[in-house]
Amino acid sequence: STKPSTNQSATEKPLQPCQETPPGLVGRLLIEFSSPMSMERVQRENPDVRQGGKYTPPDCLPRQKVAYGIYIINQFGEDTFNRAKLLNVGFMEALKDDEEYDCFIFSDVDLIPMDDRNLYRCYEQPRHFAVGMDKFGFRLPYAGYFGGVSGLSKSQFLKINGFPNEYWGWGGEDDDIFNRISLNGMKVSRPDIRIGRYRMIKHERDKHNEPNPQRFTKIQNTKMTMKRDGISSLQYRLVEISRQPMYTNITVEIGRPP
Ligand code: BGN
Repeated sequence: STKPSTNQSATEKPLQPCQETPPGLVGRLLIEFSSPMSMERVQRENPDVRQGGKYTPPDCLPRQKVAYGIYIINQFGEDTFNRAKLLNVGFMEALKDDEEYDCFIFSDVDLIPMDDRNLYRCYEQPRHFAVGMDKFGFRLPYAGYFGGVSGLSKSQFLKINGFPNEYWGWGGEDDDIFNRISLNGMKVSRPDIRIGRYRMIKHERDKHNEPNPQRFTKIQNTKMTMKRDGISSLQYRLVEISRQPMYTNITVEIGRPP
């Protein structure tokens, strides 16, 4: 966009940068799925959120421009699921929406953070947010785990050529991303295990997302494949973009395994 990056008008006094830690955090949140949460209630309780789930603090100048909007990337059709390619699409489409975004948080749709001190911003190193998930007993399943929720600045993301497009079905794509980060001289940063806690919304086993038998060999070859397979080679066809009050829903055709 061509809009200036400030949210002040000429008559107002200049805004101060926002505090490093936002005021009003409460810490541990009670997350349970016993009663349904309606979208109307989410809207009512977040009156400052604008169309597409966009938000800018009213009284300070944000230090970062996290894709301050929420994008849900929905794979069209019934072919094999491809998580990492959908995340690449999210990066591209968010940037088309606002070229000033400089930080991207990539989240599975079924993960709910349980502590608001787990700040969704970007860090000196690529960030892994989902360190303690209920299904893993709130522990990191292994040292190189990078699944669930992660966050990279625009430059960190471009340095690793984005995420792999060639992992069809379940597993390995997050390990490939971890390899990309290490192979490019970066380290993963994480919140304290007491803070990076998540509950997964219970759901049936997904169809069209069988474990990918190629994942074991593919993660051995990241060094070779990352140069050609990534944001540089991403191809897809937009099917629909639908703006909702709290998010933008993007349906996309991403092809099928060769
Ligand atoms: C790992 C998967 C990850 C998955 C975690 C947690 C692979 C690659 C071959 C070892 N990796 O084993 O993708 O996020 O489990 O479930 O399967």
